[in-house]
Amino acid sequence: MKISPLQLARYQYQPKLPGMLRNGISEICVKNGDPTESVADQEKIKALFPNTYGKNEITFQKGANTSAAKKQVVGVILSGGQAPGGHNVICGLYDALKATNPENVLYGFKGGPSGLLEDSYVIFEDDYINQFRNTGGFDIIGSGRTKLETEEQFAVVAEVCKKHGITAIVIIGGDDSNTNAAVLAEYFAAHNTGVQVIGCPKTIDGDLKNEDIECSFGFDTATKTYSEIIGNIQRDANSAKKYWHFVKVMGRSASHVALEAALQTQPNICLIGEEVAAKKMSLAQITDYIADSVAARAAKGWNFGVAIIPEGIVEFVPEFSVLIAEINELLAGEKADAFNALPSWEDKYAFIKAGLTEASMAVFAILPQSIQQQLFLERDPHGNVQVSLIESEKLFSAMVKENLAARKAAGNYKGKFSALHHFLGYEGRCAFPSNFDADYCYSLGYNAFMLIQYGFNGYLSKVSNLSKPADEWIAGGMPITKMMNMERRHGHDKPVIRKALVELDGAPFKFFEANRETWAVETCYVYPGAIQYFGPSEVCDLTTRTLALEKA
Ligand code: FBP
Repeated sequence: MKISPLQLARYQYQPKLPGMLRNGISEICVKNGDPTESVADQEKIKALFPNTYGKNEITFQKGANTSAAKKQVVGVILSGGQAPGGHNVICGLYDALKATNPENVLYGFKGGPSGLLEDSYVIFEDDYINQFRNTGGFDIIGSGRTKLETEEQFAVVAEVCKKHGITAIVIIGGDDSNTNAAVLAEYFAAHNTGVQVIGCPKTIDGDLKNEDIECSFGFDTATKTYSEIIGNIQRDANSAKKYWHFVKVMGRSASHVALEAALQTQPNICLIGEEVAAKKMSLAQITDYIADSVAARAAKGWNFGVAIIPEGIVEFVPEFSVLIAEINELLAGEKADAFNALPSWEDKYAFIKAGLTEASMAVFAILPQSIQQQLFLERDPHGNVQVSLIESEKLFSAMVKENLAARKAAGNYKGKFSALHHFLGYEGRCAFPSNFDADYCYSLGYNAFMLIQYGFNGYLSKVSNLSKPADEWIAGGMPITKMMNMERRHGHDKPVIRKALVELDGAPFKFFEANRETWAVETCYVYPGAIQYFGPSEVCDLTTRTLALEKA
């Protein structure tokens, strides 16, 4: 296998641990913090997690290691979408496990949670794991989106653990996967299996965070990668001066990625889904907002610009959500067959018109035909519209084009509008982790093993104080139940980790809000350039603008 020079050089990089974990395994002890409560619905969560609720938060500190010297056999899975740094979580876990006792064993279950259910695994050895140090991707064992949530599945996992003598499972995943980690931990405790469960906070979307978890890993690298590309596009736009670029960026629901990219690059427009929902903005209002910027720049002779569109935007537009719900209803069950049997788009359009309410039809009617057809083509296994597949960057550019044509006809706009489209998502999920993510992930994994070694169950590996240099980071653990509340999911009340959306009164959004009017009209682009792995710390160890503003 040919290895790139960068990959070879990154093998040599030694990730930085929090100062308190740097003294060697024999010098790490536990400092107990306060007992915890869930963020809401305390009585209900307590009743559902009688064995794991209310435990103390803990931090590690320098002192004699007092953990039991039993041999540990640990299993690890990667769950959900790829995020840069996942390999380093496993490397940190492995290094701490082997440093504690060379006889300890680490199993990697393949393909995500299904690997645990199917007992498909590798046993990590130095030669294998060393090929993945400081690299992006999840290819070390693969990932998957199977959900571990039923008692039957838990019983299978318990059997697999028993078969291999596994004493702990580490689940590296997002809010759903860590919710399931908490439920599995409770199951193991209730059934006296003796198996512990530890979670690690992963997702490029940045929506697994709260007062304890400052950020999920992968957000830093993914947003730096997108910002580099957006910066390059801005420079091209400012050079050629003839295109408006509509750039959709990943983030299934929350707009953290879009906001961070905007803070790094200062584009003309960035939509924030949470703001659209709070202000109940309609598609027409959003379109007008973008068209205002296009027109104002055209008046200065600048027929170019850049607009960032978050992937999840349409779900935040109230009238669009209603339209989607009505379409799902319109095509429920066998009605979809009747619809699909109609011979032409005109017939289908008439069927749709007859089935939608007047308000939803008004929304549907203003959509470009390609988007109208997408709404009826792409269905998920439950028959619902797959909102994430809607090309919202094309939706808004088409609507802006029409809006500008109307302005032109009324004599209010004389510019030229030529749009190009981009979707930045998969490009950033497997990038070589930035130094921040390489350090953070390695620390999360190392710390996860310390939590196992000290016997904790149902805890999230927690590394905080992240806006400071790594030697000032604080390592410890927090009961996952602390992050939970009850939410309605698929018709049932369920205990879940609360998803963190962009806070409109938070410092990152406030900074953006205070500057965006200028950015919309002027050309204030910032070109962040590529992630730097070697060089001065102020270039290589930068955290995100989001984290810097939140912690300022
Ligand atoms: P996770 O929440 O599992 O980390 O995944 C997030 C994400 O990258 C979203 O940004 C994106 O919408 C989605 O995964 C894409 O999923 P898939 O990889 O299944 O296409």
